[in-house]
Amino acid sequence: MSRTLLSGNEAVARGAWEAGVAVGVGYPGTPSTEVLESLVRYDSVRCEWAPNEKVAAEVAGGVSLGGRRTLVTMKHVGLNVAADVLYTQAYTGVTGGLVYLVADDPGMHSSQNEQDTRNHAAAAHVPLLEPSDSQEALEYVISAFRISEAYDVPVIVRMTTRISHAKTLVEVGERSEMVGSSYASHPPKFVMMPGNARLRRIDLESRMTALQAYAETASENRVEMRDASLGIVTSGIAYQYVREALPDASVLKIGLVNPLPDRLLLDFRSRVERLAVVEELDPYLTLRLKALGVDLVDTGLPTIGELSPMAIAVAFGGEVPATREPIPDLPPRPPLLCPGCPHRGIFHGLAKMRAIVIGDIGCYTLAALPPLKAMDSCVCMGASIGMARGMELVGSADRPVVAVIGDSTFAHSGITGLLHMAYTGSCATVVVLDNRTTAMTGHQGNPVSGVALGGDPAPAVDLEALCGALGAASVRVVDPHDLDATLAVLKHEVAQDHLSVIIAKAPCALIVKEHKDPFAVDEESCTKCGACVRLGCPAISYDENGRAVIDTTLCVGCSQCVQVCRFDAIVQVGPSCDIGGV
Ligand SMILES: Cc1ncc(C[n+]2csc(CCOP(=O)(O)OP(=O)(O)O)c2C)c(N)n1
Repeated sequence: MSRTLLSGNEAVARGAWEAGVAVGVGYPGTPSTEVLESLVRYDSVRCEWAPNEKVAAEVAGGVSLGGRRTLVTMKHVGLNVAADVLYTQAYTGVTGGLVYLVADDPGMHSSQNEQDTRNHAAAAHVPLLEPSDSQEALEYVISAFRISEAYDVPVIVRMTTRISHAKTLVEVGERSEMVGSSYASHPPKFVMMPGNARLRRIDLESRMTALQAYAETASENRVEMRDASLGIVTSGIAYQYVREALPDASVLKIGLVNPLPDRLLLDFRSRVERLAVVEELDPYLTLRLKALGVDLVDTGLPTIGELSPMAIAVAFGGEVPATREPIPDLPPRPPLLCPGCPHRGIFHGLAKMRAIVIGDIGCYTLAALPPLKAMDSCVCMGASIGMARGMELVGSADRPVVAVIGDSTFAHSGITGLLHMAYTGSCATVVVLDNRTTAMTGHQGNPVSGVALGGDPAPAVDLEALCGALGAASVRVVDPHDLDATLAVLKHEVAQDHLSVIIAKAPCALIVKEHKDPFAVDEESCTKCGACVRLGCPAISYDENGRAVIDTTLCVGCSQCVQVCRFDAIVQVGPSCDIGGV
C-alpha cells in the first residue's frame, strides 16, 4: 500500500485497474473524460474511445458477456444515449462485472443541461454508488465490480464535477488479476425477447430486493453520531460541504444511493431530534424519506446548480465560513473561439449569408456569441441535422437553413440524421466541421481523425465517401481559412435542389505544431472600420484610439483577418520582428 494524490477520475481508473478490468471503453465528456485517459496508461487493460456512449455500453456488454470485467465511462447526458442499452442490461444481468462510470455536472460548467443520474439508476433498477472523495472513488469502483457480479446486475458509479476533478490523498493497492471463464451460451438470460424478458423482469426485482437487504448493512452507508439535536442525510460532495458547514451535526452518509436502506434511514431518524436532507440537484433522498413518512426540516436549499458550504451554513443559520470578497470591476471574459480557429471561417460566411444556423455541440457552439452571433440553435449531440430537416419541412424561413456539426459529433450521432435526410428527399445543406479532433473535451481522437485513445494512429473513415454513400448528392471539401472560397461554396450549395454536404477541413489551431508568422496592423492604413474585430479573434482588439491592434503573441497567422480588411492594413511580420511604425 502507498499513498498518492489522485483526482477522483484518476482514482476511478486506479480502482478499475486494481479490480482487474480487462477493458475500459467510453466517449469523452466533461467531467468524465480523464478516467479513460488515465486508465489507458495502465498495463493489462485495453482502452478504447467509442463513437458514442451507446456503442461504448454495447462493447462493455460484450466484454461482460465474454466473462471479463469492464468499465464504461461517460458524462451524464451520455447516459441518455446509452440508456437503451443499460435498461435492458439490467434484465440480462452480467457475466463479468459491468460498471458504468457516469459523471454529472451540477451547475453546468461544461454541459447543455443539468441531470441527476440517481434518477436513471432508480428508473433502470440498477445499483448506484456515489463517492465523496478520491479514496472512496477507488474503493467504490472495486465494490461496484463485486456487487455487479454478486447480484448479477450492471452498477453505476456516479461522480460529480467536484469529485471528478478535485485531488485528494488515496491509498492505492495492487491489481487483482481476474481469470475469465470459458464462454457458456445462456439464451434465456441474454436473449431479451418478450418471453425471456418477462422472467428476467421478475428476476431483476428479486435481485434488487436482495440488494436492498445488503444496503442496510453495506459499509458504503455510514452513520456518524455527533450532536443528536440535528441529523443530516447526505451523499457525494454534499457530505463534504455538510462536514465543513455543520461540523457538529450527526450524519448518515449514503454511499449506496440505489437501492436505499429504508430501515437504516428510519433508525437514524429515531436517533436525532430533527432530520434534514442535504443533497445536490434533485430531491432524490428527500422524496424517499418523505415516502417513508419521515418529517424533515425544510432547508430551503436549491435544487438547481451546485451546493456550497456557504449555502448550507446559511440554510441552517450556522456560522458562515469566511470567504474572499470578489474583486470589483473585473472585465467580463466571455469564452471565444481560439486565435486561428478554422471554425471562424465558416461562421463568418454563414453570418454574411444571414443563414439560419441549426448548430450542434462542440467548440463551434461559441459562434453563437457576439461578435459572430451565427448560431440559432444547439440542443444535444447530433440534433443539428434532424432539426434542420424539421425546419426544412416547415419551410417558414425566408433565409437559408444550414446544419452545422463537428467531426466527432457527426460520428457520434450525425450519421443517422444525414441518412434520414437522404431517405426523405431533403435538399438541405449540412456543414461538417472537420478539425481533425474532438477539440472541446481536450483533443481526443475519433473515427474521423483516425487517432486512437492513447494517441496511436487508427483507421480513419473517408468522410466524403461516407456522406456520398449515405445519399448526399454533392459533397464538397473547403478550407475554412479561405473565406471567399468558403462563402462561394456555401452560397452555391444552399441554392441547389439536392442534399449537400460541405466538409470544412482544417486542423484545430491547438493541434497544429508549427504556426505561420503572425500579422500586425499598420496604424496608418487602419480606418477603424472594425471588420477584423468582428471576426471575434482574441488576438485582435481596439487600441485607445479605436484602431485595430493584433497581439502578435496570440496570432497564429491564419490570415482570416487579412482577407476581411479592405484597406490592406494587416501585414505579416516575423515572430521576433519589431513592427515599429508598421
Ligand atoms: C451525449 C454527449 N456526450 C458527450 C458530450 C460532450 N461533448 C460535447 S461536444 C463534444 C464533441 C466535440 O467535438 P467535435 O464535434 O469534433 O467539435 P469540436 O469541439 O472539435 O469543434 C463532446 C464529446 C455531450 N455534450 N453529449
